[in-house]
Amino acid sequence: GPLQPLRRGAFILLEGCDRSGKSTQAAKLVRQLKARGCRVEHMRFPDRTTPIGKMIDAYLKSTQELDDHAGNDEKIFVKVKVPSSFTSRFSVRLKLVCSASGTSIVVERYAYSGIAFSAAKGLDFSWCKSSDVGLLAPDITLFLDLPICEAGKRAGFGDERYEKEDFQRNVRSQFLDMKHDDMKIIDARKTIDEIHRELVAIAIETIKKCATLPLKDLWK
Ligand code: NYM
Repeated sequence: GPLQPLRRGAFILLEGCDRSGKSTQAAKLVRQLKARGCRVEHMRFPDRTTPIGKMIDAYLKSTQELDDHAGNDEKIFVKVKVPSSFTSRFSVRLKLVCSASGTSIVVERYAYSGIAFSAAKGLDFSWCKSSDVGLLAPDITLFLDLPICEAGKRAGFGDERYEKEDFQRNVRSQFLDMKHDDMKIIDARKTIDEIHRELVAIAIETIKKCATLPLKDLWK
């Protein structure tokens, strides 16, 4: 018979402002996809368990205003922007390309977060975007959209740097400026289970649809 084309897994990305429910949904989605027999792995950026991730974690947890010296750290962080982009450049592509087995990945945050948060700080949007041109493109981006006033009421909001309502509003509008055909806006005001069912349906459809499609690069 004819040769079967190799099947690849899907790159499913969850994006959103802080406290929009990404981690809850990613964990449930991975569990459900596994239960349905899909090979799937969970990744996140930043990954706070890596050495660089630990530095980012400390940076995010320190909400104190920056003195001159910390200003340098800030610049370094901003310059590297997504210190984890080293990881995303290689590990995201590796996971998909080197698993002929067709492992899918559910990823929390990616280039869009790096750009949205950096641009919200006032950095030039095109400059923020430039370092991520050519990264592996997600097959689908699910933007969990929660009104910022709702996010502000959720437990823990304000614990970390950037968790201020005005800043988050800016981040949200940066995200929405990057809306494109492969980005779906999900109403994150719904219940955990309603959102979960929606995400499972989209994920399954995406996994089926892109199994034999070539991988794409971001903004190329
Ligand atoms: N963040 C995340 C950035 O500022 N730049 C980035 O490139 C990425 C990936 O870090 N406030 C910000 C967004 C969040 C925080 O939070 C990570 P969490 O809860 O670990 O996703």
